[in-house]
Amino acid sequence: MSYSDAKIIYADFGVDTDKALEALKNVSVSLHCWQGDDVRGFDTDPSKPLTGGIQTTGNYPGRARTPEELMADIDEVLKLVPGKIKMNLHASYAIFDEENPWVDRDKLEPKHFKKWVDFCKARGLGCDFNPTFFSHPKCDPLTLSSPNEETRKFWIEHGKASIRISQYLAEELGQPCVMNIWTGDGFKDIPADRIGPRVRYKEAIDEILSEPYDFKLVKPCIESKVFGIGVEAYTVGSAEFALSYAAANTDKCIPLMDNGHYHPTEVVSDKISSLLNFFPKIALHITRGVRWDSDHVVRFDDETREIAKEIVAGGNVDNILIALDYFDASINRTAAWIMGIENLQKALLEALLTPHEEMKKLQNEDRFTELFALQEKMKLMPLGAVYEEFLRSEGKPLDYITEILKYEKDVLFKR
Ligand code: RNT
Ligand code: ZN
Repeated sequence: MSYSDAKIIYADFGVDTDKALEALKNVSVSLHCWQGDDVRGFDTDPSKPLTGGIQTTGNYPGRARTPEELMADIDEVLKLVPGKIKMNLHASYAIFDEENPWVDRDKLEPKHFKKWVDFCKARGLGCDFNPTFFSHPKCDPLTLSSPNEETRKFWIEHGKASIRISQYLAEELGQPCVMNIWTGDGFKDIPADRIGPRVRYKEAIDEILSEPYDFKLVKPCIESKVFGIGVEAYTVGSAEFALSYAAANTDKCIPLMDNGHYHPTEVVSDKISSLLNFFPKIALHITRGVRWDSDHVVRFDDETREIAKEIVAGGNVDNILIALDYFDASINRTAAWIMGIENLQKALLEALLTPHEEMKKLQNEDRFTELFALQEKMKLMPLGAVYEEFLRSEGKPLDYITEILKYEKDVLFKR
């Protein structure tokens, strides 16, 4: 179907497709650098396994092993995807060279991210940041909640260094930097002491956030999790912990929800509107939970669509800071990035093409039969034709897979 035909069909429902496409162009999506190298980073021995409650599975060839390779892969993604992209870095992606040799995470400085700043500047991108509290010899295995003073101190210093780096990224790139604190701290089996680790975690975050920063530029968040690999029984940074911390510190941080981090029948789409009553801004990690794994590649599935609806319908695009978060080593990693971005964009576009006002009216007038019928009808609307117009208008190919297979043959498979 052509775009002009789709435009007419949507107009019948009072929906303006041109306006929707304009709006979609301005929705910023933060691209997680860690999909490109299976969350390895550049600051630890790549032969050691990932630790700290996350794991990548699969050994598809072509993993980026150096900053240059990772940047080349991100460029390939940027070449193929439409829309407004922001970078999202982990501290473990610091770039060391002769001039700036390796330092441990507690000693990281803005200069270790200068090459990323140059990369972002050249492409007009903002950048988010994450201290890395996993896959490191100083995980004992706990980090910020460890009973060991020295361990805790090391990780607090890492958190403070990350605040300084986030401030630097925001100042250099002229866009706010979301700085997300996530630790996999927890226990495999029933703990004797549940409160001790949480008290220590809270105090450690207090210390990290005592490092000076401009809250307009740096947006610290605490990300919760229900459980992780090896920490099945107890997670220090539970949902209640993280949300309460944000609620008690609205002058210092914002809440972040990762939709892979709740009990399987809980949905983030239903939590967004509750949080927006109490927080002017919230952050999201968009991912896909599958059984025990919280990080599968984002699909155009019901929950992604429902989250997108919540972002768009309430007019909250500017108040919700969207980042992708998944890692899959079993398929082409560059394609995985593109598929996740495009699936999220399709969900956002679908939400922008929905007659929310009319539906709201049906709800408020108790006309639930008509609402049900309209909701189902909208599912078969020609969304694909409008998304293709988005690709065209942004000068992107309609078919990324041919280009990706070529890049795989010429670049990835030669690594
Ligand atoms: C892990 C969390 C966290 C990480 C990244 C790498 O379950 O979702 O956000 O995925 O920090
Ligand atoms: Zn996450």
